[in-house]
Amino acid sequence: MIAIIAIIVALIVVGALAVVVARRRQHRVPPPLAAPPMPEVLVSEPVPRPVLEDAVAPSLRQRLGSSRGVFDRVRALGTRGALSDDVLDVVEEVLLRSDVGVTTTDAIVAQLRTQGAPEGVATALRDILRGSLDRARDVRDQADEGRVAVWLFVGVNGVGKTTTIGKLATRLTAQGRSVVLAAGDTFRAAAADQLALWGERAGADVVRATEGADPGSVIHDALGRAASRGADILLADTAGRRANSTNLLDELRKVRRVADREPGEVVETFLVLDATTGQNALNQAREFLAAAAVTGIVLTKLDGTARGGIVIAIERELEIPVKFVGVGEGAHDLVPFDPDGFVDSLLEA
Ligand SMILES: Nc1nc2c(ncn2[C@@H]2O[C@H](COP(=O)(O)OP(=O)(O)OP(=O)(O)O)[C@@H](O)[C@H]2O)c(=O)[nH]1
Ligand SMILES: [Mg+2]
Repeated sequence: MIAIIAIIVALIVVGALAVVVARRRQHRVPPPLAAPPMPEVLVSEPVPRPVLEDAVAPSLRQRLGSSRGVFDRVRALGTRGALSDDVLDVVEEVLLRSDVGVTTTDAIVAQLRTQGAPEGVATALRDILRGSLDRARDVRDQADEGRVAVWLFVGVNGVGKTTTIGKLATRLTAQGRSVVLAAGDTFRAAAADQLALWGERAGADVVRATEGADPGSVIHDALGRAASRGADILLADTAGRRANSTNLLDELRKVRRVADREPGEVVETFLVLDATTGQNALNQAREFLAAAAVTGIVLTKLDGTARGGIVIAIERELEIPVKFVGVGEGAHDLVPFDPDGFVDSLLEA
């Protein structure tokens, strides 16, 4: 009897176990599915944004601090009168370090050797440098009656064309001028976005087209807009791909023709150069000068370089005036080039 009960109990236990196992199987959590592939994230090219706040504006001398530092050794020279070879060697080294360039440095050192330094080396050098920066640098901003004045900006990529246009638009609208910006850099959409940000900030109208559109037609449309609104100046951005690409230079010639056709009149063509590239900027400039009738240089990023002497080389070797200099990324960090202030920043005690 006991055996029969034991068998029945065992059967019940085995049956219960079988049911539990079966249930577990049914409820087994299915293995996790492989995660679906994430959609590709499209990160658009970052757009350099206008710097909105200018803190207390540093002086030009502070902005040119790195370039001034190179001239420390000249300012420290106590010699007066006739100059020894050792002293002239120091001057030569300093000028070369500040990227004045070999040709111009040789000419300056020869002049110093001949005339000496009755009031000290720094003063003599200051006078020579100041004397070499004697070009007319007035900026034309009026067109003939019934035409829209156009400023065209050319230069390789990254030199600061768009930022310069934004800064100048800020300056012009603050003077009460009505300004239209043409996003003639249709090479990448981000370029027009960047210009649009500046336009919004400056209170200037921006005419843009889709990426890849014909830059000439953007300029043409912008001229139409400027004329119909009675705007008095159009600032035209252009693409800055490789300077040695004939396509780019051809494109610039075409853009210029369109910009100069009625109702437009190109009154300034600014070649924008990046001071941090030193002597390379000169080589770039020569290629552009051959293609575009450049009327002035905008030299950017003077705040971030010890190569401030490039200003002297540009004016002497290219024979084109530097009309504006960029001394920071903010809206007000572009100033008309002032030779006295510049030379004093480097050499005044
Ligand atoms: N420190 C300093 N930075 C500057 C100055 N001017 C321009 N930049 C910076 O240089 C970078 C390039 O400026 P952009 O205006 O985009 O140059 P771009 O010539 O339009 O370049 P592309 O559109 O690529 O042809 C940005 O980060 C600017 O903020 C300047 O005077 N000082
Ligand atoms: Mg640009």
